[in-house]
Amino acid sequence: MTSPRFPDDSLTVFFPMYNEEENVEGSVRKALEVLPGWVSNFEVLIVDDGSSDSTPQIADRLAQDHPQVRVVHHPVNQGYGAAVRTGIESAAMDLVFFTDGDLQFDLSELELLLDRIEDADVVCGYRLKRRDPLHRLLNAFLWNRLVRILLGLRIRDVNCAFKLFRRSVLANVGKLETDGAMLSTELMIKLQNKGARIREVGVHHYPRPAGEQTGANPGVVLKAFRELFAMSHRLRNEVR
Ligand SMILES: Nc1nc2c(ncn2[C@@H]2O[C@H](COP(=O)(O)OP(=O)(O)O)[C@@H](O)[C@H]2O)c(=O)[nH]1
Ligand SMILES: [Mg+2]
Repeated sequence: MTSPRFPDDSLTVFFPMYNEEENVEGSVRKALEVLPGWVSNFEVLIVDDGSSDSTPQIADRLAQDHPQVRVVHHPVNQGYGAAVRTGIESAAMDLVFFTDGDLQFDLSELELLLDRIEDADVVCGYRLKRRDPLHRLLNAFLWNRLVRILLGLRIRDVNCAFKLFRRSVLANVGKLETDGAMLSTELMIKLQNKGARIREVGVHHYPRPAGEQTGANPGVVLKAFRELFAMSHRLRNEVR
């Protein structure tokens, strides 16, 4: 076997998953296929956010079959942000990457992020062409503008779930509070306020192959706005 491209790095890849029974195995298999080419030391972490389908059983089986795979279960559904926080807290390696567990990204493109982390603390993907329904594109456009105006966040596509971090800078941001979809905004603004070196890389995006998209349910969007307004004053005044 040829040696990995980034032999000095160790990497945690985690997936927040809620009712992804059709996508969990594909996501993990892809990770097990590509990661050995990049790093010798890695773990694949599934955060099962209280799924009510067979995601937990499939995840447990994958962990049993593959020593590099770990699962953390939330006993009840707590929300996307809570699942990402659990992933960040559980990650054991020096580099931490997360993406959605619904196969809307090509994990092979994590290599583009690894290429850029050498002189950065965070490498964020942005979707070159987002493959979601039109109303999602509008939502995203408005959200990105809003957080730029309200918080001064200078990132193109804050909710692009394809991000790589040095674990040391994640440890430095302190406690994250968001349970819902606002987590990415909270995390990125806190990193920006701490002076983290943030780079951005364009990545491809694909339609969800199976399962249900819940990212724009009215409840999810409302909660994100509630969390944004509850925190915006504090976040704005933190540093800068
Ligand atoms: N932890 C958690 N994850 C969720 C929840 N809803 C969706 N997800 C996960 O978050 C990711 C994105 O969800 P998705 O519905 O595809 O959102 P979208 O792509 O923004 O429309 C997927 O990996 C889901 O499994 C939830 O309530 N809790
Ligand atoms: Mg999705």
